Amino acid sequence: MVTAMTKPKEIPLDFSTLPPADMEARAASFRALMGRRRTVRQFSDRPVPRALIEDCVMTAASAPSGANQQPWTFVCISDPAIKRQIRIAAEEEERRFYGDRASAEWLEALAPLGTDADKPFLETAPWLIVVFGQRHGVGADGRRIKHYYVPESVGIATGLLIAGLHNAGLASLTHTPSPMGFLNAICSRPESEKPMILMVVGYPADGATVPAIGRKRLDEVSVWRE
Ligand code: IYR
Repeated sequence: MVTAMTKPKEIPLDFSTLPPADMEARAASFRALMGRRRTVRQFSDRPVPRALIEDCVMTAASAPSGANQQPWTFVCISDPAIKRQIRIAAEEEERRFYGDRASAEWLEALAPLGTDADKPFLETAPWLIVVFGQRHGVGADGRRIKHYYVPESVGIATGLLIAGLHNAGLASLTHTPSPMGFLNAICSRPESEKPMILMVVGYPADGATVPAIGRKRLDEVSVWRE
């Protein structure tokens, strides 16, 4: 049965209209800033203050989400013992992936990245952030609350996390050990939550290098109908 809804409470929008020249300058400088972001796989062990990570996580958690259910949990780990457990478990999965699970086509697609089953950065980097998607919520009475568009919502939040980390002057790696179910036990998260991304965060190692790969041009990524 459809019940009549009362109108939700509304508040004024906090929005500043900027002069067009400022808009152009901001768009260009943000593009330049984000254009310099690279996925990093060689990390320094230099510590990163927790306050920086907190701000970046709250930037991520400002993302739009299905029905504003904010279906994410960010598990932020600097404890060396937990990082070690994650490295051991991830490398075990990755050895199987590179050894026999991945198809020849997949390995060929990964070749330009130069990745392999060794993941020392999982211990070296000062922070790991495991992003869990809440497949469903749990009400006060223990009842399941359906969540909508969880992968999309978590993907958007992770994008903001990556942008926030880069903006703060930190390097990150979007890591997806596959399968990553082992993260539930290590992070003490319930089965209702699905680990979706493991972010490795810190400073690049001295002399870090990245693959010589590029990005598609505007005309390759967009279609315009004006
Ligand atoms: N999870 C593996 C393999 C891997 C897969 C993709 I798709 C990448 O873009 C990068 C790596 C690993 O982390 O090495």
